[in-house]
Amino acid sequence: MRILVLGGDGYLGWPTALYLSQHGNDVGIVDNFVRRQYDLEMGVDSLVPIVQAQTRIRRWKELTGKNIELYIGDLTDAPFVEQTFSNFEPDAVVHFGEQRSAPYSMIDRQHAVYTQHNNVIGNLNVLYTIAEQDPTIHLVKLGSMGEYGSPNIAIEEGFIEIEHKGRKDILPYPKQPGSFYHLSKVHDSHNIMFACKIWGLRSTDLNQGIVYGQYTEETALHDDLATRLDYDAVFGTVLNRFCVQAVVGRPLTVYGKGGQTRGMLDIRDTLACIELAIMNPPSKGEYRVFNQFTESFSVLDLAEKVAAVYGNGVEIQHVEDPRVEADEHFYEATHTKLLDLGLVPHLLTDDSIQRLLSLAERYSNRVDIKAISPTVSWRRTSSKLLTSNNATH
Ligand code: NAD
Ligand code: USQ
Repeated sequence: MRILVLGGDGYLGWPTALYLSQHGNDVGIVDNFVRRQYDLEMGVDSLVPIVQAQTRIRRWKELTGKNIELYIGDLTDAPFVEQTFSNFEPDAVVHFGEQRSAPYSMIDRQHAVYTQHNNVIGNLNVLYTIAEQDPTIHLVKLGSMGEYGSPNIAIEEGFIEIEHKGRKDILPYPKQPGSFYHLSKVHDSHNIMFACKIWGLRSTDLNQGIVYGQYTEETALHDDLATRLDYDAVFGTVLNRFCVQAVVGRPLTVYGKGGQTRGMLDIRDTLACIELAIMNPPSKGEYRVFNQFTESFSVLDLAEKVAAVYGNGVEIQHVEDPRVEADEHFYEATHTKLLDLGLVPHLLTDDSIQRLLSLAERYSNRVDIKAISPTVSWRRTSSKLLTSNNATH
């Protein structure tokens, strides 16, 4: 198949592009490299060094003989999106190309506006382009488990049957997202569902949990193929952060009581889930939702696991929660649709934690301790950044 990976230079987009290329597809990637620019803005960097996209692609071709086409541009630029799609003529589009950090979206008004503009407008341009050029293109869109929030009832896969005043209907599951970033994903979901209804598009909305790990079979072939790993308080996600914190001898930063429970998955399962969604497309006009995670853990569970595997007297510190969120809550979320399609998960084991710890040890000299403590507060409308607060957007 011809598959276009939007955001193909990012943490997940790059390894997905390699995986799909390795599995016999013709792959193109689209990116405006804004993720690399956020690093410059925040004064942080990936734990693992990453080379430029062109070098990555050249190295992949040298090692495998497979070509990946690169389209450099911004998804909020409609003519660029139209030209890219008409040039590449995809059968499927995997859309990772958004601003994905909740704390980044909560820095101040400017970052909230940027996040929602970038994500919602980019996605709308993709929907219009598909509708106008070829409505049979399957849009596989990365959403988030955080779209649902943490309700006091079980979370279903996208839809719930409700009985109200003697009548029944199957309706979109209520959304209670916890950041302006997560809200952008909810807006995207609504726009996609509507586009499927009015134009007969077909789309899979993947409500993905928090991804951990950095190792995939393809990225491990050469250091130039490595994907990024973030540990800073704005872009680093919880388990990746805890492993880096343990290695550099810092206490593990559990926000509040640590009872925040989240769906999680190994980065290798992201790739497998994307492939399963592509190989089993929805029908014309169908909007479907898969909850893409394999296990759930509380933040405190994760800290305890990392402390147990690393040993060396790792301390767990309950720091004041910079977010407005429940730090203890009920959590039960259905996630059967990808398993039904054949997903065989890589579950979180001591070995997978050890692999992350070893990676952190290899690059421990690149860790900037100042980047670890949270700086963005949900309660303030303007947060003091680590560096001078001269956002570029
Ligand atoms: P990332 O920031 O590493 O990658 C996103 C890529 O998209 C970057 O390379 C960035 O430059 C590009 N991009 C952003 N806006 C763009 C635009 N307007 N035009 C062109 N390119 C643009 O993020 P990631 O961790 O790889 O996440 C990818 C997707 O998966 C995101 O949509 C995210 O919301 C979702 N997701 C990620 C996780 C996770 O744990 N990392 C979990 C659930 C869902
Ligand atoms: N947390 C800590 N300590 C830390 C970092 C985080 O206790 O040092 C807590 C947070 O308060 C939160 C939980 O861990 O309750 C998860 O935070 P996170 O930063 O690991 O993940 P999150 O902000 O939810 O965002 C990440 C990705 C995002 C994706 C989302 C999936 O950055 O792109 O959409 O995971 S989900 O969580 O299912 O919404």
